[in-house]
Amino acid sequence: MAFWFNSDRERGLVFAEAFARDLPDLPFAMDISEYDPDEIRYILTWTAPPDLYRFRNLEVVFSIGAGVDQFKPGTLPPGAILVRMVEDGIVRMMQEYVTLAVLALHRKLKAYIGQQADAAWLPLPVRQAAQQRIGILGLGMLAQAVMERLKPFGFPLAAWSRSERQVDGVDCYHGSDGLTPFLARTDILICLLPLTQGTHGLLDARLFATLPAGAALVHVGRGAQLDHDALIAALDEGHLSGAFIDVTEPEPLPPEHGFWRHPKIILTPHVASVTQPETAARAVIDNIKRHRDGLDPIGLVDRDRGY
Ligand code: OXD
Repeated sequence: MAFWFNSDRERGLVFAEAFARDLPDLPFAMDISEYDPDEIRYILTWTAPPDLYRFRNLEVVFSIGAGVDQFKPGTLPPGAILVRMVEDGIVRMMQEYVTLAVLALHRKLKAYIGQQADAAWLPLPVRQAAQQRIGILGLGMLAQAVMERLKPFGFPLAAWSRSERQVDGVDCYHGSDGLTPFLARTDILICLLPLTQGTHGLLDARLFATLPAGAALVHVGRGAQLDHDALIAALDEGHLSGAFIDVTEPEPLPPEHGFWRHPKIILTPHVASVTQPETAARAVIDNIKRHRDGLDPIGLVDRDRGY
């Protein structure tokens, strides 16, 4: 029985140390050629390696990231379960990034950066937090952690999810009927949804038109959820006031893409949240122990639903 770490060596060395300390009976493989494929029970990887089916005793595929949309249907052996990364480092970084983006949009940071370049000393009108309604698309663990961070600022918070959920201090909307009223009350929209057939292309012209005039977008879901032309049109028409974008399709964007130099867009290269090896190793080891004890791992993916 062995664990295959199929990712970068730098993080692998941190994992190897944690496994040797906390799970010494489980051989930790970084060079798979030294192992009989039948020995491999666990794999940690970003995508499914092309020859995954040769690991006939594979039990768990761990995604090294929070997302699992990169595992295309049919690429995982039917007997193996898929587990996404749920670890403190990812959560903390996502809380930081979304707080940064919300506050930057709330306090018009991009406009002031533009004014500074023009040596223009010009205070802009500012809404108070109680009038800035935040709405999060998604109500998973990351979205809930982000809302906890935003609560102390006093923004009215709402969230939308596919099925009904309740969270203290948050107005919860759900299902297709709940989407329009949720959008209509949202001044800063945060997309933290997983990529599925149902969320592909969701951030389109119709959705932007449903937001109130002057609304803004924070996009930390997946690139394929966003219609780039629709966003640029909504910003240029003045219906949307700004956007903070971390994920795009494709990544990286080509140098001539309109997002790079758009005066109302802040663009970052998919860095909102990155798996941290120390905390991730702890989470994977705990999950292996849970699996051995017959419990569901934290972050178990429903492969039919896709998240
Ligand atoms: C992830 C990501 O899925 O970086 O972890 O987007």
